[in-house]
Amino acid sequence: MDIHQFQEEVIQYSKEIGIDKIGFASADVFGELKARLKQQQEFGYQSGFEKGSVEERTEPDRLLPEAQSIISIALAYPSKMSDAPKSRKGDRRGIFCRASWGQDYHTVLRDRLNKLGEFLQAHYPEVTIKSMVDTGELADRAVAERAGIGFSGKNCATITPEFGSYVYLGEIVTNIPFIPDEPVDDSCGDCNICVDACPTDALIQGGQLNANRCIAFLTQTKDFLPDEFRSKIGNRLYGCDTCQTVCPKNRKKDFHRHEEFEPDPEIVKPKLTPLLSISNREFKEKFSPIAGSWRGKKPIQRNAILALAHYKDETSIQELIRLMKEDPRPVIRGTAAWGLGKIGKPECYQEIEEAMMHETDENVLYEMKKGLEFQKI
Ligand code: B12
Repeated sequence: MDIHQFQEEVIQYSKEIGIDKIGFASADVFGELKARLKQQQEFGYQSGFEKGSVEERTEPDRLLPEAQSIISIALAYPSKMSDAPKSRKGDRRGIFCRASWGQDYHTVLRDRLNKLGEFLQAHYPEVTIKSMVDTGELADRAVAERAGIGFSGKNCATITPEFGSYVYLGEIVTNIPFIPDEPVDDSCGDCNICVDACPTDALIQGGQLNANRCIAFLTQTKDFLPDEFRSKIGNRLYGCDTCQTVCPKNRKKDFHRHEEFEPDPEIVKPKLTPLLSISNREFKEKFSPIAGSWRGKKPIQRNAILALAHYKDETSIQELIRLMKEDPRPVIRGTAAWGLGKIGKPECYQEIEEAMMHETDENVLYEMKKGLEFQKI
């Protein structure tokens, strides 16, 4: 088989099935990344969402012993929503990050990777493959950069010349010896806008993120949010786009190439107060198709409470009182108490004091005390 010609056929087929960019990389060890991952671990900068050991994440032949090359794919997603409803006083809304707009990208990219895998199988009978998107061991960005999909930005993102950083990434490790592409020759240069704009200083320096300070990570945690970050998350319900929206390379990048990624504004920019009383069934029906629901209802509700507190939304006071007094989950009761204190109407403080008399959970009581302290400010 002529590998050059076959590679061209694969590229052609990828276009037919709606892959926006494809690149080929060697399956060599990711040596630089290995050192970087070890350093990130030592500093405690990892999120805990990464899969596998450092070796599995950087040595493709541990995942497929006969690995010869890696096919990297990118699908562009929109950065702008048409007819986005406004967040108005008395009718406040939260926001899901762009990577959670439309249908869960894992499903969409898996579909494209499966189709590509079937194509390889049909034309190269002795092929072996291992596909992954996001939840696999390999660092999708490192693969994409080696395969010439884009360069590594100071905001850590893989930035493509065509679509900016608004691309999802996935890959297929294979025993087919495809010819590697050249990496993209571009960089951030002197630009440091994303590092300066990060609301929580999570970007320690260009290309280095402390995931534990990154709002994208914090919105996905299930416990009480540390005080330091409570006012910083604003109305974000899931994820954060700040380091991407400020990026000059993303200017005017807004691609609507896939029906699947078109957001339903009522889902990705939902009203906050109704989220506080949403049933498990309703939550599942409404939010399970999007990527941002993978951690379940609790973090979204906790973030909705913080968003209402951020807006000092008085119309939500009754709902917050109900949660503080009746919700079985301590994180929700405590966050509601803190939020009421932040909203700061006299009735809020009365209600907190009353609830304190019946509350037995230490952590919730602590939040209630913090809520009452807003009176002194
Ligand atoms: C864990 C994880 C997170 C964590 C930690 C993120 C992080 N930066 O490490 C949290 C929850 C915070 C997160 C947030 C987001 N994530 Co995320 N995440 C992942 C995951 C599962 C692993 C990432 C990982 O291994 N991190 C460890 C670090 C070291 O690796 P890395 O950032 O991938 O590595 C690159 C840079 O660090 C840089 N680098 C390494 N060494 C050096 C040295 C120097 C000097 C320099 C300059 C750079 C540099 O190059 C590396 C690649 O070669 C990947 C999927 C996957 N399996 O790879 C998705 C992934 C990285 N996430 C993705 C997305 C979309 C996001 C968000 C934009 C979502 C959002 N809007 O909220 C944010 C962006 C935050 C940010 N600025 O990075 C996409 C990125 C697509 C792209 N175009 O880059 C991925 C690839 C998922 C996917 N398949 O599409 N994520």
